[in-house]
Amino acid sequence: MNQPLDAFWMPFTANRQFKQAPRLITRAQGMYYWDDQGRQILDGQAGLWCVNAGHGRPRIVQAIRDQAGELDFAPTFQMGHPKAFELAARLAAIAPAGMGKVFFSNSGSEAVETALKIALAYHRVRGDGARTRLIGRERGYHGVNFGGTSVGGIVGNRKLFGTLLGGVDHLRHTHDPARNAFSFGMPAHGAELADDLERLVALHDASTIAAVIVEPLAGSTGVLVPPVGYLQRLREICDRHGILLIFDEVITGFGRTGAPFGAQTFGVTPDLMTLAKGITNGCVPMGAVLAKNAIHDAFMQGDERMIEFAHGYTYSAHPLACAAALATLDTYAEEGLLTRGAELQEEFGRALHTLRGEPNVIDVRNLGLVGAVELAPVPGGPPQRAWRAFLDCWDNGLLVRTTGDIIALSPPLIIEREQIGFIVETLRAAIRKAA
Ligand code: PXG
Ligand code: PLP
Repeated sequence: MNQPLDAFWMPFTANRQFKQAPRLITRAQGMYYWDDQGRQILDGQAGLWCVNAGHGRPRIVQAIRDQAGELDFAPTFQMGHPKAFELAARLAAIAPAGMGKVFFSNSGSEAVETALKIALAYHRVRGDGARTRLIGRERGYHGVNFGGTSVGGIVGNRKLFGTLLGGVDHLRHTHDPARNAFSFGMPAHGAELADDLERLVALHDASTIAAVIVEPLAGSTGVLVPPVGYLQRLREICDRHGILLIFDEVITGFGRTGAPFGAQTFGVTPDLMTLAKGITNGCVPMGAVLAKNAIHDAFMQGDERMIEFAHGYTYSAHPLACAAALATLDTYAEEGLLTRGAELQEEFGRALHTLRGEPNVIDVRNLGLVGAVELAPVPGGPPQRAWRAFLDCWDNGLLVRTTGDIIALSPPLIIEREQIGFIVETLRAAIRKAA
């Protein structure tokens, strides 16, 4: 290492440990990274669940280059540039029917803040302003800003930050290994966990609740696939009580579960949907909220000279991000990537499930092109087994993601059969060594 590493305070990283033995990525193409030693590493996590079409896609690279030369920046407050409108229309075209309005941000975290604010303001502009409570779910991840941290349910991400937003409550999570361990695809048991929302309605009264936000499939906490019928039940309860349903599709969006969005895979349409990551194939930061037309339309009242929704980011619909996103959608469409996860689910899932029976493997979960292997923790200490497996995989040319003792997999959607085999066998060897 030539340059000193101390100045960069790294996000979600054990900084001291990392800096003693850095892992530096210097190049990427297709399914692979290369490190500063020139070693090739298969990217088993699509960057950070975002590079869905694989790395270095020529069409996207060219679009970003061209855009930087043509129009580097344009405000979207009280003016616009053509690609912003084009992209919004293209997103609406692949979204569930009726979700035709798009608000842009620069990350998933900002998309979440935006969605929560739309939900609060929507009730207020309709004269139902007592609906101020926000409901998240245990083990949920909704980014790291204050609203998202508040509705989020990962303890380690919350405990340092005081009382966060008031008026927030949480549903129970859906993880139930006693009944559902080693389920292939959606687990059979747990639809009734959605009734937990009725408990919160009984406690707070529906008239005080603005919205429920959940990941249709929880990613960051270690891949929790929704039980059959769970999301339908949540939708019904929200409808019964006039509560908005927000799907945080930052990970599940753009083909990860086998359809463009999780809403389509699971057959449940939310009122608002947050997107990021795969929207630009991870190449330029961007996030978005998709809203049902009726939600947007509720704001379009009063004096037309007035701003209807006082919210936005300097870089909302940044030209580089719009250009990257349009080229990304073209790439997804040309190669059928938004449904490739459905085609590969069987093969990817079967391969992963062969890890059942390996030392300490207590669960394997899968859906589309997302999967997880959960290892039994070493009693008493911090999670070690998955971390040891991660390091072994890295040494052997495979990048996977760990959270606690869960190893998560979300390869680029361009993955080929042999690469599925490489992932599973490299992981198998690592799990045996981590025992
Ligand atoms: N919502 C969901 C469901 C997410 O998964 C965010 C919001 C926040 O997006 P930004 O762009 O602000 O990071 C996310 C992000 C991991 C991991 O390893 C997951 C995320 C980010 C970083 C790491 O599980 N998810
Ligand atoms: N802080 C200050 C002082 C600002 O002027 C602005 C934007 O103008 C922001 C924060 C918000 O920045 P952004 O719009 O990039 O989120």
